[in-house]
Amino acid sequence: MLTLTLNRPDKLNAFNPEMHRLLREALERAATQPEVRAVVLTGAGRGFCAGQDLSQRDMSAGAPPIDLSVSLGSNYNPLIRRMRELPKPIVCAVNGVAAGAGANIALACDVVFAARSASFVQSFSRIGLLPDSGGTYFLPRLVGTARAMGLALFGEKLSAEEAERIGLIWKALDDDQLLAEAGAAARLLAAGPTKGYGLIKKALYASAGNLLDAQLDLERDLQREAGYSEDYREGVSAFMQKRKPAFKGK
Ligand code: LHQ
Repeated sequence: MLTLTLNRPDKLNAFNPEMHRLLREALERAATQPEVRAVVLTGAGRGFCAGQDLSQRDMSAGAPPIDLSVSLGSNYNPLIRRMRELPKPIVCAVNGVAAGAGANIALACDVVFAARSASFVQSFSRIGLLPDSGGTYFLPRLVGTARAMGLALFGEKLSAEEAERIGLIWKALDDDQLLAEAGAAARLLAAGPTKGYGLIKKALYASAGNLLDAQLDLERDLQREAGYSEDYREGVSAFMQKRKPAFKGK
């Protein structure tokens, strides 16, 4: 299991190009190293991530306009795609406020735990932007268009408990339990049938864009792959022998 900690605590872990580079490289390592079978993403200090570092832009009257698509195209979009396509589970431990792209990077993780004191803010509308980093994709799919629209337009803080109640995240936890419980969940996943988990991600994330017919076909194809795995053989043998399976992630 690999723990990745966003680490610019004096800026609530807001993203600059360096942090993008480090996170991208770490996720690349997670993808290629077979011994990494689950990832935990969390933040240092009192915040999880405040999105883009706003102090790095020159907004003075005479400054030239900024093409924001450059940063999305070269940093945020590849990051979200990398996370979703990683064939291993990513557990998010949201330790504090998650705002702007920071909120949507949390939602791009596969399982989201949050400390009760944490919050989620689609802060984009407060600065004249729309949710990015997958926000306009994740939000309506997770909580429906009415709630997605309210969150995006009003940009208000949503508590971790409310986020759990409306289905935005998996679980809100007591602050002092967050890292222990999210870590235990990630360790459990890291000892599981990694190949099968990767296929679960593929199927569930494809589902939003598929009609039933296409999804049934996809399940058939992915289940063929799962059935060829060593872990399937081990899972069935262990069940029949009434013992705990020893999955290898293959
Ligand atoms: C910050 C930030 C920050 C710098 C707090 N930057 N310093 C990407 C690129 C391309 C296109 C556009 O989109 C994007 C994606 C985006 O993410 S756009 C959205 C960017 N993020 C935001 O708009 C969030 C801005 N931050 C806030 O609304 C608040 O700070 C939150 C709600 C996160 C936390 O509020 P508080 O708990 O009240 O903390 P605070 O506001 O006092 O912030 C603490 C410090 O962190 C403060 O610095 P200071 O020196 O006064 O202690 C802030 O200036 C700094 N900070 N966010 N994004």
